[in-house]
Amino acid sequence: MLSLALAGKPNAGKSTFYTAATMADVEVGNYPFTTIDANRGVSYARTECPCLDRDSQCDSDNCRDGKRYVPVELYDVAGLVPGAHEGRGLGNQFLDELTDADAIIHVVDAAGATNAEGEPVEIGEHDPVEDVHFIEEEMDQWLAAIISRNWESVERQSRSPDFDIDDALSEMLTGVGATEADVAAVLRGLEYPDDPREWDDDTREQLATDIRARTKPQIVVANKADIAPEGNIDRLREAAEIVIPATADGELALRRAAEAGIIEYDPGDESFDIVGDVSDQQRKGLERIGNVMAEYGGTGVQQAIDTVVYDLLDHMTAYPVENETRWTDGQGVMLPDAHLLPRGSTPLDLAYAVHTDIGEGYVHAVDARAERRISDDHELSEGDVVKIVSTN
Ligand SMILES: Nc1nc2c(ncn2[C@@H]2O[C@H](COP(=O)(O)OP(=O)(O)OP(=O)(O)O)[C@@H](O)[C@H]2O)c(=O)[nH]1
Ligand SMILES: [Mg+2]
Repeated sequence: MLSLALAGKPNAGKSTFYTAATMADVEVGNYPFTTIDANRGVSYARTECPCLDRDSQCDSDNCRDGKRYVPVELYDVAGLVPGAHEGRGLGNQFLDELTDADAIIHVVDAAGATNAEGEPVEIGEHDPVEDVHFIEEEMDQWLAAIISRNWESVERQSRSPDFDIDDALSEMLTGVGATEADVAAVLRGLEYPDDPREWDDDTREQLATDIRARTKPQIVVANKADIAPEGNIDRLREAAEIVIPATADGELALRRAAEAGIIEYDPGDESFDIVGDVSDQQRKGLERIGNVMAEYGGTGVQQAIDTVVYDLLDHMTAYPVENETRWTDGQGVMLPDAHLLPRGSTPLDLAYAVHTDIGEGYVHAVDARAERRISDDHELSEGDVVKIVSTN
């Protein structure tokens, strides 16, 4: 499963985002370091379900009127302050927790209602643009320190006659969440001496930065958009590549209201309808959220996850079935599963994603939309429904 980490300053709204996106119960508070141990849970990327192209809708619990929710892991870690790599705030603990994240959702307090340490200040008092790059910088320095710490060992290995610098670096960096392919790609773009004794700090830092940029891509969530002073969102948009304005506690309120039957709303919808009895106060609260949604096309929470999965990480959704005519599994359940795969994945990749045994026994695949066999190197597209024929 893809793993997305919520990172950012204390008090930016990470736990609120997490609670809304997973509907789990975690502590939220208007003070720094409310969260100490990471919370892990399941959230969902939203896409269009292939059942929209059929006469009947599918049976999956993860499909609502053709809105398909595909599971991803989300985790919420302790807040990070500048200097964390040197142990400030809760320090390194948090950085270690990011090791297995595929991407980072950086939650920024766009209202500027918290200072660099995450302590509450007047709205607009702190400039959120200052917060945009510090996570990357902390991660870079944390990684550079790990590389430096391990350098002696690389130098020692270099005395062996069959020493290979690329292999040694690959071994070290796969320990911090990079794959061999990541390391190889980064090394191709870097100029460096073959002898580890000739490396300087700058080269090691460059290696750290390049590895981090490749293995921990991030988006910025401009949270608290509901109270952000005018202009803050626009300036944040200029400061980072991907910026999603959001109101995490607005989303949380909507999900709770939907659960209570007061509104009709599915995560990622651009608006909601009030369908139950509400007090004047509730109505006003909902209207405020509705205004933010009208401005940004939703609360931003679902949009942030979808942007990470489908744009930043460039994944697509494929649906394995056993019956290519009815799009069902062996029990007759229509479109029971959805898998997120990197774009460019083939039927064989899907087979392995379903189960290693299915992958190992792979014989061929059938495109269930066309009811036609597809070649083994066929690149799957978003929404493909595929029957895999396997000896296992
Ligand atoms: N106005 C507004 N307040 C929000 C929003 N999201 C979160 N908050 C508030 O911001 C404060 C901090 O929220 P948390 O979710 O605990 O923040 P955190 O980033 O997890 O903080 P730490 O665990 O301390 O790192 C709480 O008072 C939330 O109610 C939002 O979208 N709008
Ligand atoms: Mg928290």
